[in-house]
Amino acid sequence: MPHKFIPYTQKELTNEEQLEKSKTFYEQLDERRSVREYSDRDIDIEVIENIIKTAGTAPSGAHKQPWTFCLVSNPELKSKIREAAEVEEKKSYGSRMSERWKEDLAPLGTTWEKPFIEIAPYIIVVFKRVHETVDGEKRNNYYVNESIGIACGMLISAIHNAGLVTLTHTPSPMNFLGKILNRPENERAYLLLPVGHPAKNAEVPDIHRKKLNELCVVYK
Ligand code: IYR
Repeated sequence: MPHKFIPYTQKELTNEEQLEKSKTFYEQLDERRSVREYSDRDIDIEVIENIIKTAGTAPSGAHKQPWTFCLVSNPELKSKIREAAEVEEKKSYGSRMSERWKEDLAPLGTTWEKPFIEIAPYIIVVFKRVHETVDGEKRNNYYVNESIGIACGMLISAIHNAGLVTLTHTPSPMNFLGKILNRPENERAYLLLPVGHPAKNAEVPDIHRKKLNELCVVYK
């Protein structure tokens, strides 16, 4: 059955408004940094809910919305997750990651220790839904990695927009997250993001982003 189609309009902007808004938005997102040191200051749950609703506006393959965002503030669960993440990370930093990989990470100061999982008031664990069950039948979702990657980008932007910080933490392998959070078999852990305020003395590495001419090729 085709969907009913409805008219779509957006508020039309003048050229000046477009220029101003696109510049302001870029400058705002350019202030985002991945932060590894968190304060335990609480956040209004409604703010977090708005952030997750924003991620849920992402486009997805055949509009299947193949995502579940698990919002964890329970201290016991956060401790369990930290403990299990550190077990994997200790193995990764100890032997699983190549020497070159560790060399590439060294300037960023990452280690197997993940205190932010317990300290940040919330962690969001994003799960991708590889299939759904419809009338008892398994139906695969489409472009799941692309869809969920886009949703996570929007999530990260929404966190920054709300004056909060996050970090894309990728413990590997991540299957412990599905076990601890008791997720169904159609879901696979994709990303873990602490959400909070930066610690008072938080620092970030002095790194710079590619300039436009380094990241964009123009074909006229
Ligand atoms: N998954 C590890 C290691 C790590 C890997 C990359 I590539 C990074 O940019 C940062 C960390 C971790 O989350 O620490």
